[in-house]
This record gives sequence, C-alpha cells and structure tokens, in this order.
Amino acid sequence: MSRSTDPEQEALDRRFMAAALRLSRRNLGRTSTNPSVGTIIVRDDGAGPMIVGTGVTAIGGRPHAETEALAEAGELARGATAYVTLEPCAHHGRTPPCAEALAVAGIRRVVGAASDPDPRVSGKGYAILREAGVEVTERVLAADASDQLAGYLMRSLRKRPEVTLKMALSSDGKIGARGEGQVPITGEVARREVHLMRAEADAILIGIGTALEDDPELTVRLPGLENRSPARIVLDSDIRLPPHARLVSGIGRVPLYVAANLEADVQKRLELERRGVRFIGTEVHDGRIALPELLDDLAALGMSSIIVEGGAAVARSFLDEGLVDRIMLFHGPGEVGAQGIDAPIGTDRIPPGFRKLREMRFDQDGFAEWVRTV
Ligand code: AOF
Ligand code: ZN
Repeated sequence: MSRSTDPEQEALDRRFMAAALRLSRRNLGRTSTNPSVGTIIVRDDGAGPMIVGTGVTAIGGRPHAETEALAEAGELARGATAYVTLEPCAHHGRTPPCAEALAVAGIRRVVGAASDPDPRVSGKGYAILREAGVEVTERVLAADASDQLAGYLMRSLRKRPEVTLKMALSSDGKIGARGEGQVPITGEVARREVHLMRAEADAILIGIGTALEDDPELTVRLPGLENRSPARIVLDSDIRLPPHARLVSGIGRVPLYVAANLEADVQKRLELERRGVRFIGTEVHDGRIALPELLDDLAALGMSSIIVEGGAAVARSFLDEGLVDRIMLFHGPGEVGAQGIDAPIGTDRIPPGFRKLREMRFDQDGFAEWVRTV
C-alpha cells in the first residue's frame, strides 16, 4: 500500500496539519500582506514521530514559517516530513524560495494544506519539490486551511479584504438602544472572544453613527494581547467625528482611518489630521460611501481581513451590496425592549448563499458563524 492511502499515515498527517494550523493562528493579523503560515517538521527514527522544528510566519511577513522551522530542526530535517499550511513559496525574496530550502535541507516528504494563489508561487512550489525528488501530499485539511487563510485568499484573488459582519443580538432581536450608548447584550466570555477575533483581523470598521453613539475604543483589551489591536476604520462621509472621541485619543497606539468625502469639512479634516487621523477619500453617492471602491483602497493599504462591528445601517449596506463574506452572530439572553434598534439580520434571517460553519456557547450567550459559499 502506498503511503498516501495508508489510513494510519493519513490520520497522522491530519493530526500534524491540525497542529500546524493552530500554530499559524499565533500571528494571524500580524503578517499582512503576507499570510500567517505554520510549519511543523516531524521525523520518525523508529520510536514514533517526533517534532524537531516548528515555525510560523514572523510579524511583518518575513522570515517565512519554513525558514524558522528548518533553522530549529538543523541536521534533524534530513529525512523528515514537513507539514506546511500553505504551499511553500517558489520565488526569491530576501531568502531563497522555501520549496528549494526544504529540498536542500533534505526533507523527504512535504504535506501541504492550501495551495498558494500568488502567481509567483501557484503550483510552482510543489513542482520544485517534486523535481527535487521530495514526495508531496497536497490538500490535507485544505478546507480548514482555506478558511483560516480566507483573508489572504480574498485579497490575492479578488483584490479586496475578507469582510466579517459581527453582531450581538438580544433575545428580542435588537442590537442596542437609540440614545443609550453602549448597551450590554452579551457577557464577559463572549466579550473576550470578540477581542480575540479583533486580534486576528487587520481592521475593525464602524459607521459614524456608532462612533458618536457609543464612543468606542475598538481595541483589544485582553491580558497579554494589548498590543494586538488592529487598525480602526470609521465611515464618516461628512467628517462628523469629534476630535475628542476615544477613537482619536487612542491613535498613539493604534491607527485610525476615516473614510470620507475629503472636501466635506476641510477645517475639521485638517484638525483631525493634526491629531494623526489618516483619511481615505471616498466617493459618496446619495450620502453613502461607495463600499467596493473603499474595499479596493483597504486592500491596497495591505488589509486582508476586516470586521464590520456596527451599526445597523452600515451592516445593511454591506449586506445589500453582497460584500459580506462571513457572518458572526452572538445571542444574549436579555431583552432590550421596544426602544431598541432592530438587527438587520438574525439566525433565521441569514441571506441566501451562506453556510453555517459552527455553533457554540460562550457562557450564557449563543454564537453561530456562517461563511459565504459563492
Ligand atoms: C511561504 N511561507 O510563511 C509565507 C509565504 O514578500 P515575500 O517575499 O515575503 O513573499 C510573499 C509571498 O510569500 C506571499 O504572497 C505568499 O505567496 C507567500 N507566503 N510563503 O513559503 C510563509 N507567509
Ligand atoms: Zn517562503
């Protein structure tokens, strides 16, 4: 029986690939425009498999995961198997291609998950390995890898970031109450999960309504992850953001982008710019920012994944234009009441073309996630 049809080997391959995927999560949101890749090098000298090297794409995108794992393995890489969550690169960057480095180090077998759409790499990474006599097994846990690399894949293939719509709904289907600032809907465990999601994204986006109403910070406030806050983006066509907003005072630590009609209020824009706000000029039609063009601009700034966090009007615009790729809904047990703002979406009101990926609980709150299938 050949290795690739050996069920024991297949189970082992899935186990180590799952470990490589967990490892690569460590730098999600910190390697843009590069994807965060994981590599695990495993050898078996007869006493069972042993991990001899691990690597994850470094902050900023270089060195690549394979470089780090090979450095750790040293001579032990000879004859070993490398598990890589993305096809190893085939192009010369600051270092030789990873595919070449794996072969030169004497890796005997490479197990890959996702293929790389980058035209410099696509198919060529695996080809280099095979030509060098390395056995290659592709597409192990490919769906999981593609899900984790969704932002990178979206930016490479569609030249825009992956858009996640995140909302918290009360039991009566509200997302907040007008004129009451931030209304607690979910509990502490769900809050922590949201902060972890933020840490893995490149940016969080809200509308000016939410910025004025809630005066949020939109940062990651989890012990040990305080420096993992992604950029913040406010849709504010008329430049209504007050200079004393908490979003502005946090600029020293985390960038703030305002998407606006640059001529709407030049004085105000200059004042905000003096405080470090970065403006993105956008087309405005009927008072609404042209979202596809904005997403192009965000991709050009290097962003691969953004989370849309509010409010209802912004969520509806992204949904109406078919620009939502992933939906994450939290459900709190309490009611907001008649003065509440209706959610534009609900568990029983998911637009067509989405598939439920997972469902779970965070303490007293429910959670479900859907991804676009087309
Ligand atoms: C790998 N291992 O860990 C990552 C890869 O700008 P460069 O030279 O760093 O190349 C960026 C490309 O490298 C990126 O588009 C993707 O194709 C690949 N990313 N490849 O072998 C890694 N992060
Ligand atoms: Zn590489």
